[in-house]
Amino acid sequence: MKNENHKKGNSRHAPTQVRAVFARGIRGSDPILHDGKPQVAFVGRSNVGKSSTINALLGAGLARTSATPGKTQEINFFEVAGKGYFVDLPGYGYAKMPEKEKEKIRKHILWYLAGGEARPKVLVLILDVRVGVTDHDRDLVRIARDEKHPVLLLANKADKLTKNERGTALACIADEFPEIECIPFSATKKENVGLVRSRLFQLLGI
Ligand SMILES: Nc1nc2c(ncn2[C@@H]2O[C@H](COP(=O)(O)OP(=O)(O)OP(=O)(O)O)[C@@H](O)[C@H]2O)c(=O)[nH]1
Ligand SMILES: [Mg+2]
Repeated sequence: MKNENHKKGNSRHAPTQVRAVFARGIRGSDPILHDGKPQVAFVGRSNVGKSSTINALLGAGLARTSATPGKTQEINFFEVAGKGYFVDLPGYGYAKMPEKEKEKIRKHILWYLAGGEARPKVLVLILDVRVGVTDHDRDLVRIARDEKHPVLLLANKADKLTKNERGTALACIADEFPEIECIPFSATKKENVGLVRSRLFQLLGI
């Protein structure tokens, strides 16, 4: 997902109101992975705003969000317009989580991304724009490349930075991953929500 100028806004009109329902939380192999419907997966460090992003895009309080990191432990499937799924993966890298729990989550994410059962149309890697790219994110991009999953970066919590700070932060991310498109985003202030929704809905055939 590269070379599309997000500053120009939406090139097509995705519906803003679609029916979205929680389908299932899975911890391993499940028929939902093989039902033929496309998936868009959301990954990122714990607390970066994966669930908030899904809620902003689907316009409903579907995904559980929390001020306490590590809340999303299962792989949660949300069915969108009956056409495909938004997949909320557990957050990684929460420092205070016990080692055993961290390892479990790491394996769980790896299973989804590299286990050969799921083929997401795109992996939406969410960063906290104030923190930038971490080693966990680098690992994830490496896995995505190996598995040939397309990646889209969302620099979330952009509302927390001034224009100057934001420019610097986005330049750092672009330096690190020049081949991956990065969109500044705010789940809470709804910045670029319409643009991202339109892009992702298109991938689900909506
Ligand atoms: N200022 C600001 N806060 C945000 C934004 N997105 C999420 N948050 C806040 O960040 C916290 C974590 O959000 P979640 O959506 O639960 O994060 P998550 O990545 O799903 O977390 P885990 O499931 O624990 O991995 C909550 O307090 C949100 O309100 C944003 O765009 N701007
Ligand atoms: Mg979550």
